[in-house]
Amino acid sequence: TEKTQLLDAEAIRRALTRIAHEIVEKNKGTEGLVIIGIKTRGIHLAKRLADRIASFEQVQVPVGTLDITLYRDDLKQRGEQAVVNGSEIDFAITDKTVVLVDDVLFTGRTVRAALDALIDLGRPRQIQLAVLVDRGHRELPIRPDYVGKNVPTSREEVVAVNLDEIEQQDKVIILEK
Ligand code: 3GP
Ligand code: 5GP
Ligand code: MG
Repeated sequence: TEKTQLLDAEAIRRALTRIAHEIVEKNKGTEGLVIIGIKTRGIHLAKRLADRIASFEQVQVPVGTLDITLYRDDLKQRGEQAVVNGSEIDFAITDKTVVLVDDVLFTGRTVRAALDALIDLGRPRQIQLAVLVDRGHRELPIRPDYVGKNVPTSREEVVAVNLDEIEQQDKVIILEK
């Protein structure tokens, strides 16, 4: 298995700083803004974005989490159904601008399930999507508003996202067959 590094710690830091600024710029501030991270790594990225926004806007944007898994979610034969296993969103999302955050965007099925869950919770004014890596291969009409890096991949490749909070190191590598 060959490994190619896509992003090092510096590149991840810069991408997240850029995205944090883009979020504030696009939304003309932080009024009504909330950030929701999708399961493990999206949650850590969501917190980092909120921390950055706090550092340059002096506003603590609420952060919530969604846990979504795929049925039969072995990595080779990916499950068709993305289901919501739980959420920790202890604020109202009605009339808010929700920024959903995930580490990797692939088929879009996870995001679709997240949209379903959010719309069940209330009626956001708008939902936007931020991802660290867009690896293509969408199976649904879903596109990100904020992207760390676009990475053309084959279906067989796997993008490994390592984060300080979990792996004690920030890096994104592509595992090739
Ligand atoms: P995450 O929860 O931090 O997003 O799906 C379990 C973990 O495996 C996920 O971590 C995800 O990032 C990682 N992963 C790596 N490659 C794949 C893949 O091709 N499909 C899925 N579903 N997860 C993958
Ligand atoms: P989806 O196919 O629904 O867009 O992605 C499913 C979930 O698995 C998402 O949480 C996404 O972050 C993750 N995922 C899909 N492909 C990869 C990948 O190649 N690498 C990593 N790290 N996560 C992936
Ligand atoms: Mg993920």
